[in-house]
Amino acid sequence: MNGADLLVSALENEGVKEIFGVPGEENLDIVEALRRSRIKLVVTRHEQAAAFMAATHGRLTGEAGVCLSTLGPGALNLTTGAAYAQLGAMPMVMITGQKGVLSRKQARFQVVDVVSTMTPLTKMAHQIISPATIPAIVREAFRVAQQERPGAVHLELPEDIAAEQAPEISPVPPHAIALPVAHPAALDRAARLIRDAERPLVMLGAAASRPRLAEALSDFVRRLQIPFFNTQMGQGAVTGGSRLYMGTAALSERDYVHDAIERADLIISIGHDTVEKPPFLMGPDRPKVLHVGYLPATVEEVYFPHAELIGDVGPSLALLADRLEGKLPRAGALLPLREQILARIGERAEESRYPLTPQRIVHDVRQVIPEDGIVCLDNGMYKIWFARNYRTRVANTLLLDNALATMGAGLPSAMMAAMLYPTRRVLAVCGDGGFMMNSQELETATRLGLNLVVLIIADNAYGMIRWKQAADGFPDFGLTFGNPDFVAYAKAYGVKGSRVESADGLAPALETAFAGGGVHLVTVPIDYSENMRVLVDELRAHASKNGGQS
Ligand SMILES: Cc1ncc(C[n+]2csc(CCOP(=O)(O)OP(=O)(O)O)c2C)c(N)n1
Ligand SMILES: [Mg+2]
Repeated sequence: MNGADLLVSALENEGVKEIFGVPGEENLDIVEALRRSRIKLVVTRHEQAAAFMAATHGRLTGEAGVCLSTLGPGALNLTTGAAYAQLGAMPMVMITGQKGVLSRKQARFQVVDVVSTMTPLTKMAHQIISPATIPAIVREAFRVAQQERPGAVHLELPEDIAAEQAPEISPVPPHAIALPVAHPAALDRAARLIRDAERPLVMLGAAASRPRLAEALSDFVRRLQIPFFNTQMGQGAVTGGSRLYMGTAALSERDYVHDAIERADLIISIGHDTVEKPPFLMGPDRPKVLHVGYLPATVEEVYFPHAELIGDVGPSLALLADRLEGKLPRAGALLPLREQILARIGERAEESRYPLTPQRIVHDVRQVIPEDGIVCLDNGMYKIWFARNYRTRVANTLLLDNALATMGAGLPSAMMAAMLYPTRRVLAVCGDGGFMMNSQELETATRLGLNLVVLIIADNAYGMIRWKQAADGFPDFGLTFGNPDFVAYAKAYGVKGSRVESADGLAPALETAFAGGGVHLVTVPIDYSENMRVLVDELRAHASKNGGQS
C-alpha cells in the first residue's frame, strides 16, 4: 500500500464513482491505484472541462465531484473551475500532483505554488505531506466541500508521498448530519413580519436549488399561497406551484417582474446568495426583506435584510408554515399582476423571423424539452433570454451560472448532466464564442457514449458585450469574429450536425437530434436586434410609464 492507494480507497469510501481530469507524470501512482479501483478515470481534453464536470456533479447531487490534474500547468488550468464551484456553491474536490517534497531532483521545473494559488479560490487548500494523514484529510476535504455553504476544496499530493509505502489505514466513515433548525424566537419574528405584510412576495435564490430542497420548498409555497419569483440560479425549485409563479428576475431592475417587486412590502428571500447579479436593488424606501438561509446573509450595498431565519431551510420553512398556514388573507395580494407580467414576457415567442429571435429560440427549445429534460447554458446574451423566458417546473432543469458567469462551462456541465441522467433529454445551449472555449470536449462526449444535443447560437460575435457596448453608446468595434463551418466541425468529431435554415426549422432539428441518440450539434442564427428593442427601449419606456423608476 502507498499514499496513492490510501487516497483512492478514501475516495471510494466517499462513494466517488468517476474522476475527471488530465493526469501528468506526478499522478502516475494515483492513475495506477485508480486502475485497480472501482472508480472510473474519465480523461478530458482540457482540465477546465474536468473541473466544470466535477462541479456540476456536486451541484446536481450534493456530493462532491472530483477532478485530477498534474502540477503547475494542469493545476492552473483548474483555477477557473475552482472559482466556478466556489462562487456557485458547488461541492468539488480537486486533486493535483506536485514534484517530490522530500528531495528536489528536478529543481524547480514546473513548480508553481499551487496551494497558495488555490487558497483564495477554495474553502480549503492543503498539501499532503504524509500517507498516514490521507484518510482523515480526504474525509475532511469532502466534509468541507459539501457542508453549507458548499464549494471547492484542493488537495495536493506530491509524487513522493503518493509513492511512499504506508501501512493500511481504514478510511474515516462519513455519517449523516442533521443541521440545526431555526430558533423559535426567529420563527416567531418571521411569522409576525409575514402576518403583518400587506403585499408579500417570496423570492427563491440560488441556494433554493440545492437538490435536497425541492420538496420542502414546494410544500412551503403551496401551503402559504404567497406568489413567488426566482433569481436566475433559483429557477425551477418549486414543483406544482406554477399558478403562483410571477417570473424570473434576470435583470436587476426595470423588468416586468419588478412591477411586483416594487409593489411588495415584504420579500421573503429564500436562499439568496449575493454571488448572483442582484435580482433587485434594495434601497431605503424599498420593501422589507426577510432572509431565509442556511447561513446569515452577507450584507451588501444592495442587500441588507431586516430579519433573518437561519438554519436548515427545509425544516425551518415547515415550522414557519405551521405558524402561518390559513392565516394569511392577503397572501395573494400581488397575484393580479401575474398575468400581465407573464404576457409581456411571452410576447413574440412565435414570430417567424429569420434569423430567429431569442424569444422564438427559447419557446422552441421548451417545446422539445420534456418537464424533466435539462438545459445547460453557457454564458452569453441568450442566457438573459433563457433565464427570463424559459419556464421550469422541475428543480435543476435549467442549469446556468450567474455567479462566476464564465464562458466555456455549458458543454461540460451538460455532459455531466447527461452522464448522471442518461434517460433524460439534455441540451447544452452555447454561444458561438463560449462553445469554442471548450468545444474539444465533443471528443470526450462521444467517447463516453453520451446522449446529448448541443445548440449553438450563432451571431459571429461576442454578442453580450457587443450589446452592452451599444447600450452604453459606444461605436460597434472589436467584438465580431468568423466561425468554422460548425456542421463540418461536428463531422470531424464523428458528431452529427445540422444547420437551422428557416424560422420553423429549429424545433424539428432539435427533435431529430434527440430522436437520433448520441451527440448532435445544431447551429441556429439569432437576430439580436431584440436585445436593444426589448431589454433597453421597451423596458425603459415601461419604467417611465410606471413613475420613472430606473
Ligand atoms: C471566460 C470568459 N471570458 C469573457 C467573458 C465576458 N463575456 C461575457 S458574455 C461574452 C460574450 C459571449 O459570446 P457568445 O458565447 O458568442 O454568446 P453571445 O453573447 O454572442 O450570444 C463575453 C466575452 C466571460 N464571461 N467569461
Ligand atoms: Mg455569439
